[in-house]
Amino acid sequence: MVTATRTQVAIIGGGPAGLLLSHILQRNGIDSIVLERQSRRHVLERIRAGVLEAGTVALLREVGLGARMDREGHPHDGSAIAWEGRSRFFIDTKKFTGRAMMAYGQTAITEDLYAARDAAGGEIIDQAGNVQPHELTSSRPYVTYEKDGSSRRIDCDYVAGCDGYHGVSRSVIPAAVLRTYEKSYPFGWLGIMSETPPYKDICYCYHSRGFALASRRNPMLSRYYIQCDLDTKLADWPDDRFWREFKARCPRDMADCIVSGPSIEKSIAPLRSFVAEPMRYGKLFLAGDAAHIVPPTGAKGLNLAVSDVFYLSRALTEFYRTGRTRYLDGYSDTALRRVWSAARLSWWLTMLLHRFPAETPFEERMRLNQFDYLQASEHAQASLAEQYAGLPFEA
Ligand code: RFL
Ligand code: PHB
Repeated sequence: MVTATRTQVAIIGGGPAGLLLSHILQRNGIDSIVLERQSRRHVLERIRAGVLEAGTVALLREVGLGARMDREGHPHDGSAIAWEGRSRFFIDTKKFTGRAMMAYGQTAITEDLYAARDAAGGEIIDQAGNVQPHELTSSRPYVTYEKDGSSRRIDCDYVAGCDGYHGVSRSVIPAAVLRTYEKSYPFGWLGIMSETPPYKDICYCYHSRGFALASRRNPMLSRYYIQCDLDTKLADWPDDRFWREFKARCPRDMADCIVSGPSIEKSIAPLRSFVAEPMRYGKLFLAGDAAHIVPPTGAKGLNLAVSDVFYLSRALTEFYRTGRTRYLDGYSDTALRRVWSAARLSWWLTMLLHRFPAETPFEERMRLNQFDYLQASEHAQASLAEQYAGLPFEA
């Protein structure tokens, strides 16, 4: 016996992309149901992004999600790059683009989204097992899943695949249709969270020992990362070893200002670039990490999920209001233009700021020269600042 319900848009994945889409659709009078594989607690405990582009901040405010962000987030005018043996350099997004950025954790955004969905009576089904979209090229698509031992079905007009890189949505697009582009990097990031006052800027450090990054969540919560080998084990990195290594990779004056303390979270993430094209297959639309992954060096992943959701919610809203499919038809191309720009910036910053195994002296000099050029040229700085602050959404 299969229990069936109906909605306009079935959303697979209750991460930031899926929740934000469902939130905006409801504001525009469109019904959706979110299916999430994990428990809500699990989703809320994941620690990930921290840097929001000006466009992301503006959109969150516009859809009524700005109050806590504006109270607790940390607006800033860009981030710093520190370079072993060179003076520090600031990516001044305020000066070159007039746009500020915001440090506000993905965990907090996800909490805000769950609170907003709950307040509006939004339906989010967590611990949904074996989620499968069906009949995506027909006029009657549907999604099946299992919950509490029973099989269920949601009939819908459209399916939004917001289920991240390991989700099911992308995998149902036939191989003859889907093109994928991928690059794996030979290292990962070992990250810790500590209840200590953060360093004054978000600061990316290049060092011959490897990359390091100082970031923040709030005035008493800091986030730090160091580049690590792919076979690194957390057990080999007690806090004191992490702090020693982190400080060894930043300039002396910066190291002296880092307030260390016990970590409250520690994790390792491999770095990867991945783009899937197209982002639409029949009635299925992919958004966020389900369609693309960028290495975190440019702080773009969550921001791209938000811009995808902006384009997709606009397309669905126009369809339900007017019956026109212009934006739905253009969704994949429009979203992908922004995705490729962010993919290129994230790749470029990753190549610039990390130490690669078996690098030749020539490659090292190229990197150094790239940095010197950046530091000396206002044009180069303006270009980096424009991309780091985030390109505007297309009209
Ligand atoms: P998510 O967050 O992965 O959510 C997908 C959700 O789908 C669920 N799911 C399923 N549900 C039902 N059925 C299935 N078969 C399912 N399979 C999966 C999952 O449980 C999950 O809840 O994707 P979404 O929503 O597209 O959001 C993307 C962002 O999470 C991601 O891009 C960012 O976290 C990337 N990122 C950063 N982005 C930024 O913009 N700025 C940053 O500063 C930044 N820092 C980072 C980052 C990612 C990092 N890691 C861990 C890779 C720093 C790190 C270390
Ligand atoms: C973070 O705060 O987690 C963070 C900041 C900047 C990045 C990536 C992650 O580029």
